[in-house]
Amino acid sequence: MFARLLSTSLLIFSCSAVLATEYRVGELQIDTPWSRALPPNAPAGAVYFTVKNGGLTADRLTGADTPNAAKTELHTHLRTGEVMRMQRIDSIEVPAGTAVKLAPGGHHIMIFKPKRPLAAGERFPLTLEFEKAGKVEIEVEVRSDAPASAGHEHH
Ligand SMILES: [Cu+2]
Repeated sequence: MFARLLSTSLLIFSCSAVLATEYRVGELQIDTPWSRALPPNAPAGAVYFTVKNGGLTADRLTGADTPNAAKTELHTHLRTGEVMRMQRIDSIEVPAGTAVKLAPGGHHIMIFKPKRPLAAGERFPLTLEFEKAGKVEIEVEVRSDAPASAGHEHH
């Protein structure tokens, strides 16, 4: 009896966890949007997620917007000699049949002057705009650590 109750509750938990972190627009799927928790006076933060293109044509992320920031930009990291620095980019390519990871040390969405502190456990909406698939609103979870499924980009 106990074992049966336990397995039922585990099943319910895992289903809701998946539903809460996946978003679809057209042929695109956006997984596990998150932002790293920062001190209350931090001037900027970054948003990460994985976007999978299950379609047959390439798409690209062309912009993002959130009511929780004064300004939002698409960024990547570039290595110049031994120095890694961030640079603004106009778009992020999502080729057909691939998954593109926005992650620390790589592509990310920069949010400037967060209106509410990026405290662990907070959530805020973010609208993504894709060239072909159009707009989709996702919810970003503020976390002190990267989610297990997000991994890390190599520098
Ligand atoms: Cu940046």
